[in-house]
Amino acid sequence: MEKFRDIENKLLKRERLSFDDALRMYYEMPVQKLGVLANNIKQNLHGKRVFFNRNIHVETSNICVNKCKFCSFYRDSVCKDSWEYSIPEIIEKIQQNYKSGITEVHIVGSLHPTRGIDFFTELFKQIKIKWSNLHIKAFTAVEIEHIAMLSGLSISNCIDELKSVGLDSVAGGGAEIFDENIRKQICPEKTASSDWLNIHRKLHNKNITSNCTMLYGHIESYENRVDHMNRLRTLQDETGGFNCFIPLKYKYANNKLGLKKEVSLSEDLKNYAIARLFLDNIKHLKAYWPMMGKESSLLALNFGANDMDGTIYDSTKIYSMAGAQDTKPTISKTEMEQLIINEGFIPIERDSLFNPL
Ligand code: V47
Repeated sequence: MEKFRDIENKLLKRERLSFDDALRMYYEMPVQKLGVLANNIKQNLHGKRVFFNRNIHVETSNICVNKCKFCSFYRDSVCKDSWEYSIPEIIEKIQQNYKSGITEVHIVGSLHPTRGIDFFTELFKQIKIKWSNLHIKAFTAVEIEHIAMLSGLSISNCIDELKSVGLDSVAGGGAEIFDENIRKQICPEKTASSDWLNIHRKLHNKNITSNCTMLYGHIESYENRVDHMNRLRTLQDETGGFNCFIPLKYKYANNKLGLKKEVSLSEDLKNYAIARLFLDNIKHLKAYWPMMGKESSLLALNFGANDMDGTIYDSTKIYSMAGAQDTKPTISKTEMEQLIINEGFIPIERDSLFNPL
């Protein structure tokens, strides 16, 4: 198409796309064309290889001092469906899954009113004593800020303490949408965008890599999405510390944002493709299947995604509580491999830092 020749030429020459290029792609480029372009770039980077890992999520508590409007997960401590797992309970959950060959435990939760650095340093110590090779990917930047505040530590000292007891990498949540005006409407109490970015900068400077996310499909505009990815791309130019980008589709059930529908699958695929094309310095793009569903995640592999996250073993509730199809997300290694093969790709089991195993 003549109309997009300039963008195609840039991609052919591996030149960076501008903010306006990305906006034009969102507003004007047909999704099929986006798929072809994103696939070419992905093919050059990864060939037919699609990554996954064997992991579980441990959501330590859903009792949260924040009340983000889009969140279906948080509860007050008095609610009968609130939980706060003790250290022995968490260890038991890992124990139950360790025999399935997990290489990673992904630990996130809420902003718990009282659990500070002591709880988590003890937890990490106990995990590493039992399973020294198990990768601990834990917390969002928002949780790190909260734990530091509760414990009277600077962000920098808090990260140092967590690293010294086994924190290996950090999850990408809490980024939501960086635009300050939208952020005020969907999560007014949350870590400011500049602070979220600064915490990741600090992590990267201390050789702790992390992921990054974008919550899309609520009240944000295309301009807000491009601005969000642009802020991530700028930080990645500086530090190179992001392992992967994960677009998270807003699910509307059981939360206070008050929206009654979700964006279409075609919009999801468009978003994946533009992320692959715009974020030229983040190598991995994750189709997080507990959020999107297996079928749609497999489709996203044809629109720039190259990673399926992990086996999960029914250990996350964030998305089922927000209305995701899979109420008990779990998949065996063999099933994961078969799904990827059936889609025409080559499954590669990876570690948490994206090294093939
Ligand atoms: O920050 C919360 C999102 C995130 C809803 O790093 C919602 O590998 C949609 O970040 N609809 C937490 N999304 C999960 C997360 C994550 C997940 C998987 C892998 C990784 C990784 C990170 O979940 C929150 C928020 O953006 N979220 N509520 C909702 N109703």
